[in-house]
Amino acid sequence: MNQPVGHQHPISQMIAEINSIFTEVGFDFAEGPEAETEHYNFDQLNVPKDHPSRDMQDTFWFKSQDVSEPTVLRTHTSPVQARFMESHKPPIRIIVPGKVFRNEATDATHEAQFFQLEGLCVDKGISLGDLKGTLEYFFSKFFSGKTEVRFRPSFFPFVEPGVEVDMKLLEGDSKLAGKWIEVMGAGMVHPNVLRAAGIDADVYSGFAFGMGIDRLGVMKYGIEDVRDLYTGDLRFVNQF
Ligand code: 2U9
Repeated sequence: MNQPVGHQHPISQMIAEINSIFTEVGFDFAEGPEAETEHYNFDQLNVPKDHPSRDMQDTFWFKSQDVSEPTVLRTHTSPVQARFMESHKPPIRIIVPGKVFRNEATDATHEAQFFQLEGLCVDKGISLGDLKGTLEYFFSKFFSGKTEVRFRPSFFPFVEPGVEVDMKLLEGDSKLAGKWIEVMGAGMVHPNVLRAAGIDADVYSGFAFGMGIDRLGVMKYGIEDVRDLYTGDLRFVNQF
């Protein structure tokens, strides 16, 4: 029979590649539920009770009669790390790729459902320098060329300090080369988040980062509309 052979979806290909790059430097893979409690999605992560991300306009909430405690479609993969820290002692090094949900209008750069990649490292003496080195290593491998990373101050409730991360590909003839590109958010895990998980914040510190995997695809493959990643249109998928 002369049947055409199938292949992995570009998102799955990227997740496999990301896993193998981070595995080389001691990270484990972790995953968790897509329906999450408000407790793990928000409270454990130091998100204030009145934070706008908790609104019905931004988050898909389950009907209260259907669940035993307030439950959402997870808005980030961070609750996976929050759960992992409760059940594991440091040193912790995990990466968490997974599907997340936002109740928002879609356009070429935003989908209501997309894939995130998050990472967490907790140990004695972890600093922003460790975050920078880890990310430079990851981007250099993922984009096959030496890359530089820079931080700009930012704010996310679960980290302090928080940073916006830009990267620059130093070599190669890709369209990306030589330009600073904003790629992700990151920072040092907020002491409240460590303490909520039962980790002594006077002894341990950690870094965390988060980014959209579709955004990595936009950069790596020049995908122009992220919605193409989710339509299942084989004319698109078969280009990878
Ligand atoms: C724990 C502690 C800290 C994860 C982080 C970001 C900054 C971030 C966004 C990037 C684009 C989400 O896909 S996006 O919309 N994420 O900017 N994420 S720090 O921090 C954590 C996570 C878990 C326990």
